[in-house]
Amino acid sequence: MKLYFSPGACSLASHIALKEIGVPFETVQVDLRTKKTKAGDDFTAINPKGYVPALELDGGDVLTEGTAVLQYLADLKPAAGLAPPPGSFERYRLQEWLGFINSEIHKSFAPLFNPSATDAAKDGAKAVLARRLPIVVKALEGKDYLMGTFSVADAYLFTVLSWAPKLGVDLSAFPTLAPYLARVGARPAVKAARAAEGLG
Ligand SMILES: N[C@@H](CCC(=O)N[C@@H](CS)C(=O)NCC(=O)O)C(=O)O
Repeated sequence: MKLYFSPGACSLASHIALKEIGVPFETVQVDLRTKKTKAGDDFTAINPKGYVPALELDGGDVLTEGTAVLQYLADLKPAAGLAPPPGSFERYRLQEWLGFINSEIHKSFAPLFNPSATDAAKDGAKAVLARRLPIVVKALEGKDYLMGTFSVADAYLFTVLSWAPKLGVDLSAFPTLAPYLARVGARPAVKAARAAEGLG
């Protein structure tokens, strides 16, 4: 398997999941601006959508969309406990979290990454995040992880919340988040994925 990634991007969540399940894999770094891999190949020939993550399976199929990639990886090794069993109610709860993180948190950061976004657009993005984050905080009350035990939703939430400091999103109003991020960040698989991406 090959994970196409960019350091610290949302593909880090899939990288964490790969480390958690402990299967052999390769990584291919992508320049998201030029759409070239580090070796100079055209990434859009692998993923015409032009974004990471993309997971190339040994048979040649390419799976995209982080929420699908995360569940695929979790299901490769159910014993790792990264997702409840397919078809269970808890699996839909996980999908609920993945959808929320994807469309309500991850994508709310988009204007903050965009150098041509206006200050008003950036302030709007921060305001949306300030409305969404209390939902996560409430879910973490009395729990170490979103689903109780560590799941791919935590790998994803950790990844997107890690963007906050450098994008000027103040998380100090949500004191539950610092210990949560520290807890996730202390997992050996998370440390290994971050180190492999050259993150401090
Ligand atoms: N819908 C995709 C979006 C992935 C995405 O936003 N990837 C970003 C990095 S976090 C990217 O590669 N952006 C470059 C681009 O869109 O050209 C998913 O959920 O996996």
